[in-house]
Parts: sequence; C-alpha cells; structure tokens
Amino acid sequence: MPLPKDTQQEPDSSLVLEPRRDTVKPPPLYRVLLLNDDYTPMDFVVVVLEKFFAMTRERATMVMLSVHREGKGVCGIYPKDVAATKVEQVSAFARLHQHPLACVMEET
Ligand code: TYC
Repeated sequence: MPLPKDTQQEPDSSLVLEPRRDTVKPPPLYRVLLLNDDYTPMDFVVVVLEKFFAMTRERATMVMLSVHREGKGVCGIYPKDVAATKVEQVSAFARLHQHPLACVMEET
C-alpha cells in the first residue's frame, strides 16, 4: 500500500533552487554636460566646476575653455540619480545668480 501523499520522499521540483542563468546588467551611467552660452561669465563656470564636480582650479579652467570653444563638454559620469542631482544643483545655482548656464544629462 502506498504511503500517504504528504509522506512520500520525492523532491518537490518547485522547491529546488536552480543556479541563476540570467546575467545582471550594471546600472546605466549618464554623462553630465555643460552647454556654452554667450552670457554666463567664465569665472562663474569655473566656480561651478570646482563646487559641484570637485575639480581643481586648473582642471575647471581647462573644461570651461573647452565648453566655450566646442559648445558643450562633459563634467562627469554618474549613475542616474547622482547625475540628476548634479543637473538640479547646477541649474538652481545658475538661476540663483541669474545666469543662463545650461546643464544636462545623457545616457552613455
Ligand atoms: N561663453 C561664455 C563667455 O564667453 C563662457 C561660458 C563657458 C559659458 C562655458 C557657459 O558652459 C559655459 N562668457
């Protein structure tokens, strides 16, 4: 006579843990860019790069001049939430000082 169902010894396949076969992608990264304009003072852009992107005065000056000449330039590359916070902080700081400086992000 068979054992009652709940005492049988076969493994319940719905409870067997299989090794993961799906690959987990790293989170996407975003470039934060400054855009050139004709009105924001160069000194202000250098301060922005020092204050929000932890650049030295020398590096900030190089990046500012590159944006001035090329039209746009990368300030840093971050996960989405960090990039969005940088864009907000820079935009608020520029607005507070009444400069039209534009800061945007784009997926890498
Ligand atoms: N073009 C500006 C000027 O001549 C300087 C500037 C540089 C403005 C970089 C914005 O993202 C910028 N005063």
